[in-house]
Amino acid sequence: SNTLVQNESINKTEEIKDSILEHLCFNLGKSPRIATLHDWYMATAYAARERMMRNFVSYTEKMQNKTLKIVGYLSAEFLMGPHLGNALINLGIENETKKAIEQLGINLNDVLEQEEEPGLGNGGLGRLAACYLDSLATLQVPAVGYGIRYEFGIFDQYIRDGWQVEATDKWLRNGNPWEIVKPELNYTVKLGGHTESYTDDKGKYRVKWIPASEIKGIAYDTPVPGYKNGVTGILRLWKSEAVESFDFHAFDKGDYYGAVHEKVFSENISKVLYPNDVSDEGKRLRLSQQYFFVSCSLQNAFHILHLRGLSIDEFPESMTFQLNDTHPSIAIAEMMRLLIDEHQVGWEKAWDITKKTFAYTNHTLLPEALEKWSLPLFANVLPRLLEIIYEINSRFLLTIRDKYPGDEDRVRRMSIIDERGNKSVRMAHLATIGSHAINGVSALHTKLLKQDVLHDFYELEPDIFFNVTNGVTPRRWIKLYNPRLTSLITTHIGESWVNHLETDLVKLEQYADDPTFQQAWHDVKRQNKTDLAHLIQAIVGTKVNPDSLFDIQVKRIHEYKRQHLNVLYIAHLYNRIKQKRTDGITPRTFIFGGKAAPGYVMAKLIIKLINSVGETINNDPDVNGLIKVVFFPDFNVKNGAHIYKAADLSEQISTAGKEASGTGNMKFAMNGALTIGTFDGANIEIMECVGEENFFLFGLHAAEVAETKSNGYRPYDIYNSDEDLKQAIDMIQSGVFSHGDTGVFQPFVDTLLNYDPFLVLKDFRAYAECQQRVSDAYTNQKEWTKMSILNVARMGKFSSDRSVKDYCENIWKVNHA
Ligand code: 26Y
Repeated sequence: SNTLVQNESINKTEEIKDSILEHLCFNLGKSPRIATLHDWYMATAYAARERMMRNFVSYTEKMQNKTLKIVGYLSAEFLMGPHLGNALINLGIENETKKAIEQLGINLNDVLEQEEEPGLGNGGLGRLAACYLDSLATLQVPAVGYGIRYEFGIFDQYIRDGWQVEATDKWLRNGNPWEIVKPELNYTVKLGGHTESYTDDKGKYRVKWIPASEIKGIAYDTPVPGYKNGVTGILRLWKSEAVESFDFHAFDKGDYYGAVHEKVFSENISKVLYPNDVSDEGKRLRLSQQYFFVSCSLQNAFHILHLRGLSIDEFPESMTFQLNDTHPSIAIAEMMRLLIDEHQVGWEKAWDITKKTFAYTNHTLLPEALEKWSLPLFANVLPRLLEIIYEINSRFLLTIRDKYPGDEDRVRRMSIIDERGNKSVRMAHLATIGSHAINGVSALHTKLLKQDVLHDFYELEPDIFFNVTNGVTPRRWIKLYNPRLTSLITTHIGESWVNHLETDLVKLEQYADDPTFQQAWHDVKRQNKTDLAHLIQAIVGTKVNPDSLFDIQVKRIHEYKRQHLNVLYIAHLYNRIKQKRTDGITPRTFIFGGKAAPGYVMAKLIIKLINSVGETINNDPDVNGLIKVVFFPDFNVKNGAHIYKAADLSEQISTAGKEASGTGNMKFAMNGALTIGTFDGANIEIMECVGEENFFLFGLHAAEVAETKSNGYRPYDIYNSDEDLKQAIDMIQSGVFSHGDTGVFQPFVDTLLNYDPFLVLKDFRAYAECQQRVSDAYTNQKEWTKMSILNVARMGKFSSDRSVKDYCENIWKVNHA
């Protein structure tokens, strides 16, 4: 049977080779002799896509089965990462494709390198949506990911003179072989204008929305392969275009530009992803984007309902929608509008259907991140939806007044409309009121949601609150991106762990003390570090030592994530080196990566600081290579492939209570990094799983953070009472890292000394002590390796398969494989 398997593989290789050559000819119009590497990438991508399309069609067919509930995952962001490598893994044809490509005289890695990733997301929330699509397809849950086909995704980051510089992400420049445009699948979306009431022929009061403009949304489908199961799910993204009705009036008058203006305006809607991931500026275009994709998706849902031959009443059994944060929460009002205005359903019944259909995931507790829209703006862009929101609100507040008579303060707190100052629409309240389930993304986050941000709502309906701890897909984050570790694990425990992480990875525990296994484990990490060292040399030009401890912090740059706590510790180490107090310093390479929102001045200054500290330290002969500091530019999914697997230490050092979950923490730990982390988000659950003795915990708890602040926090006192901290800050201020310039980092120092909103100074001492424990632990490589093995073995819970099963069982009530 072994030869049979071999023959089958040889046949498959031949088949794939033929298929690549066919696509090279028929789709790209090239002969092998003149084909560029990019042509080979395209041909290979088409060959892989071809192998998904039959499943894709049968899956779409299956969706017509009326008894299967479809999950609609509504998200303004999907950070999918490169498709090709993942497709080969999930189709189970990576080895055959590698051989086929080699026989054509090309290297598969060079081909994979050609793919420009679709960066249609900012960070955690967008990447989570992508991991969930992988798990939904793997678990054979009928699902559609609905979002926006941004023409420009998250900007490309360059570093010039230490500062971040942004460039447009032209990801579609060379074509996108993964999407299938469905021009016939299009819907019209209204914007602006006003409403008029009228009486219909049955004498009923009705409202008509007379829009100022209309735009059309076109469906672009991307197949999402499940892991070796013959299933292909769908990512359906909407592109905005001008409606068919060319402006003949303007055209007749000879106003060519007037006629084209409509087209330009319409195409603007899906033009660019907003690069902020925390505070929202309340921009009109962003509200239009949200409404645009939500309206297209819901109209598509009604279309599917119709194709299935189901009635409106059966909607909640036929489809369920998950709101990925409040970004798509206008869906609650749009659903009501479609039911009432377009399908003539009465209010009560429409509300019942809506509540049963939607569930809402909250991803943040930061007040500045909770979406609010100014009332005048909302009225201007979505006049009919605002009327509906007012009606939802007034009915809701009646029930509150009924339940809590005389408690007008509660009414004000819970209202969808914030009446204070410049009045606004609170989208989290709309999402909560219109959903049958609300969830946080880690145990701590859910607890804090119930306690603080949504406390009143929790008191009202405690049973609709759930926790679903985030997870990440082991297909991409281990099997695809860490082939050495994958093969070591698979030789020892078989390959079932790839889609049964929760139950099977733990089998590794038995090898934790085995010296041969430990050596092999250590070698894998060492080789991954060598690869990253070469990449850093090539991209940044800094030479780093693979035998040093690789201490990595990659994530969006934000004050609450406290990259500057890490930097202060580095400055402190440098200070010790300058004073020749090098005892106990373990050789380390500090690696940072992450983008700052273009308008976030402090985050950009932190990037400059990291680069400045790096420049000084890396070039100081006194340091003699003991520590190095690297800023890896343009951190994204594609670069993540080389970074997570090379880490010894994962930095998860947010102010307790601020990071809802984190998912990078999971990617690191699954790939054998130990974590230095605060009591925050999913860190807590990771520590519970891997064991406190295999985790470096430090710092204030969430309750202590709140307490410290309410007691009148004075960072300046801490600065004055901690000599190491004072010296580190003074160094930055005095221009040691800026060629004597004392101005450039002044705003940074001022903020820390006078406000320090994220308690960097307060946690510094605990962090420095914890880092010393890390350094000491690293000197015992056998012990360290054992801890690393145990970390991986115990990370099974953090597979997105487990998260998606939680959603299926507790929230969506759908079956899964
Ligand atoms: C409103 C707009 C400016 C906006 C756009 C994107 C606001 C927020 C975001 C993105 C938020 C985000 O990525 N949140 C992260 O979600 C992850 C997945 O649940 C969490 O692990 C992480 O802690 C959280 O910060």
